[in-house]
This record gives sequence, structure tokens and C-alpha cells, in this order.
Amino acid sequence: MSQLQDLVQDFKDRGLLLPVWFEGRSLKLMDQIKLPLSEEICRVDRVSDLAMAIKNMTIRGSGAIGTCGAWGLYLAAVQSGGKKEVVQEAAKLLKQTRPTAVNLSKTIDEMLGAASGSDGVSLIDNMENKSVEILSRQLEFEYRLGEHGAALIEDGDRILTHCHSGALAGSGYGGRALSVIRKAHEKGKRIHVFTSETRPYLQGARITAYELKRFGIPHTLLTDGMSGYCMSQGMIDKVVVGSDRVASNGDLANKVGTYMHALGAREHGVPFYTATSSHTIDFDCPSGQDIEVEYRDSREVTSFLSIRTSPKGTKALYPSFDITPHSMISGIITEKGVIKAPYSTNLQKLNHASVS
Ligand code: RUB
Repeated sequence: MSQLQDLVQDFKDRGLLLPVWFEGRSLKLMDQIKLPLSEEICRVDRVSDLAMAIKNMTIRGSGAIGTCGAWGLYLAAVQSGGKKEVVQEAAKLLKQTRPTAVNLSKTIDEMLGAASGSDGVSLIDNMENKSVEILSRQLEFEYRLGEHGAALIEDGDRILTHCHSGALAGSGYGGRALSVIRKAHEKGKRIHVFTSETRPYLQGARITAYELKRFGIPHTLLTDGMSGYCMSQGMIDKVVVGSDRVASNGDLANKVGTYMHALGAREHGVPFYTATSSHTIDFDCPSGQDIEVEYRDSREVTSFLSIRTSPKGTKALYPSFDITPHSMISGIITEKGVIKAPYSTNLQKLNHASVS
């Protein structure tokens, strides 16, 4: 068996919930649009089909699309017999799919670094080694940040999370926010999770609730606009969300609606945490205002499951992410520990720190 097949087998043996994996000469993807009504696996043979699957949200979540960056480039290498030019074209195509989550472009750049040798078998081998390194690292980060984050959770906490920052958005254990929550649950803390549904794709209602059920964690579904009221009634003790990109000053880009939850949390004195990894901190990006926010097709707002839900001709807007200023964040949970303000200084220190 190749290194990569060994890795996939090891991930499966651990019972991980994998968003994407390599099988034979193809990629297999859990179709996240179909969840939770059916658990369908799609086969992807071409990088152009993978790009489409990322754009249309068949696979989504910052960690999972980062993995697609690694395995997409490896797919291009295998299928072209190790042609660097083909790998570079694949990199261009995949980078254009979704701009906000920084893991995708960072992972692609790491893979391109591994494709710098000569064409052919050695290039394929180098890319296989690099993708195995990236995937193993991402999974290790989930366990570690889960440990650090779980230490913040108290017995009896009621935790709000938004969108889906779980196993299928990451490497299969719990991604970011749900690694914290899952680890706290595994340690015996009696927690209750409120998941906000996340219009218009309903990642919270469909995928977070699916994973929480699977992990046996008690939970309640809210619509996005309910969190302020629930906080005002003292029903929420902490907010834990994932992150698509953290700027070097600590500003957070995450699924649209995150900022609204942060406003409610500040008003009601509820600690607001983001769970992330050092890989998602973009030191080239000074602040949240410098992060490109993806705008998606407004028809995704005027309709649901292809059924129009507003009068014909209604104009809609769909910024897919928003920016939560660092001043509203109580702590940034990473695999190296929990970072507190002042973020500009402390994130720089984290950049140079080894894993604790
Ligand atoms: C997903 C989303 C998730 C982040 C963070 O957006 O905003 O909250 O990816 O999760 P989309 P994580 O569904 O549009 O991809 O940090 O676990 O990746």
C-alpha cells in the first residue's frame, strides 16, 4: 500500500468522519448538500469537477477545502504522469473557487513547493509525501486545539455555535469548533449546544446537528435571529465558532451571521471564542478589512432548494462571510494554546512558538 492509502486506512480505522479521501486514482467526497437526508459519496476524477464541487458547496468548510487543495493537486500530478505544468494549472483553477478561507490557498502553495523537482515519478512521490504531511498535521491540530479549547468549557455550559465547524469541515475528528465541543463532552463535561441554522445553506441545521447527533452531544437548533433573545434570557454561557481566516490583528472572517452573534455576546457579557489553527492565521493580512469576502449568487437567498421563496424580481445580497473585530473576541483557540489580547503581539509570538 502507498503512504497515502495507509493514511486513508488509518483515518477510517479511527472512525473519523472524512469529508474527502483518495481512493484508487480518484477522490471521494461526502456530498454535504445532501446531508442529513442522505449520506451520498461522489466520485471525482478530474480537477475541474473538484473545482465545481467546491464552488457549489458539495464540499465546504475551510479545513476541508484546504484538504481539497492538497489532494486536488496530487490528483493532477497522478493523472498527468507528474507534469508540473498540469499541477500549476490545477492550482490556478482551485485557488479561484473560494477566496475567503485562507487554508485553500496556503495548502495549494505548500503543494506547489513540493512540485518544484523534476517532472515524472519523483514529482508524484514528492506531492504524495507533502499531502500526507498536510493531512496528518491537520488532524493532529484538531486533537490539540480541542484539548486547549475544552479546558475553557465548564461543566454545565450551554454553548452557541454558528454554521458548521466540525469533522466534515475539517479532517474528521471535529474540525475546529466541534473539536472543542467534542473534547469537552468526551471529558465528561455536561454541555448543551445551541446550533444556529445558518441561512441560506443551513449548514448549522443540516450538518452541525447531524454531527452532534452522531457524537451523542445534546443540542437544540435555533434560527439565526434567535441568539440575541436567548443570550438576553441567560440561556447561553459561551459562543464557540470556527474561522475561515484570522487577520494578523486578530480580526475574524467567518460565516455571515458570526458578527451578529458576537454583538449579542458583547451586549450580554457572554465570552466569544473562535477555534482555529495557526495555519488559518494570515500574517500577510493586517486586518479584517483586507480580507476578501466572497459574494455568492443572490438566487441562493431568494430561493431554497431551487424553490423561489420571494416574489419574482426581488433583489437580494449574499456576502457569504462577515468580519468580527478582534475587540469582540475573548480568545483564539489554536493547537498551540488559547491566544488572548493584545492579538497583534500575541499572534506573532504564537507564530514562533512550538506546539505545547
Ligand atoms: C463555512 C464556515 C465555517 C468555517 C469555519 O463556510 O464559515 O464556519 O469554515 O469552520 P462555508 P472551520 O459553508 O461557506 O464553506 O474553522 O472548522 O473550517
